[in-house]
Amino acid sequence: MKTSTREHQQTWQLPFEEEPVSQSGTEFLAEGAVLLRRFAKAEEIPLLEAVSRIAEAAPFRHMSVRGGFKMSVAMTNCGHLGWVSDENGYRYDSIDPVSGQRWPAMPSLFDQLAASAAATAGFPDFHTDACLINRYLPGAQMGLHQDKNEIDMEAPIVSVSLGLPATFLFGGLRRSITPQRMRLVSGDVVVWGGPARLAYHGVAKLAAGHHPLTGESRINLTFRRAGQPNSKQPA
Ligand code: MD6
Ligand code: FE
Repeated sequence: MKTSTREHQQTWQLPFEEEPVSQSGTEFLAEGAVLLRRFAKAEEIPLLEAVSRIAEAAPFRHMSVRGGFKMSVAMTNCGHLGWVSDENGYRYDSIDPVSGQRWPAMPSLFDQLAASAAATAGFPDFHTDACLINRYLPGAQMGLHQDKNEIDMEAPIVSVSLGLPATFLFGGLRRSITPQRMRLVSGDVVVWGGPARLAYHGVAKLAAGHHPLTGESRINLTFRRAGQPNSKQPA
């Protein structure tokens, strides 16, 4: 594909410039799903500082999946519930199985950003109780999947991209539907709910590159309402 030439050039072009995918604004992806371009741009540095603090208490790890394979994406969590996977399957757990302790608390910046992105996308009253933090190094990828372990499917998911750009795959409600591909750059936020809540999605293999804030990596924060709905249990 032609774009690979330009992506490749990004790795040595100086000074660093964000890919010219588009400016800030709202892009429609599907009924219930929007891309808020650069919505988190002003908070990139404090968000990444908070990720570093969280990773001191709950280090990034490569979780296993059923069958024993390890995921190429390294993960950690903050908030009341964390997403964990092992040979027996995946689940939400309030305890980090590595430390035996609760996950680090959700920073108020995270909570506020997730609520304001959700509200902007038409989902007022989003109170996150779980933030999955994904770290991609070049070559890491995430296969097509649905996010379906959360109790309250009325709540959307808010996904924040930081650092290196990635190609996000956004499919339909059946795995067989060919996904749309979209470029996500640092500060982009995807909000996902309503009729799109169970859409298949994934991330293509991360291309090598260098980002001034994250170096060789991409960080993704996905905020969920994983436990009881807002009305039944405060976050
Ligand atoms: C990622 N994101 O962007 C992985 N899930 O690294 C997800 O799996 C995801 O971005 C649900 C909704 C939005 C997402
Ligand atoms: Fe997902």
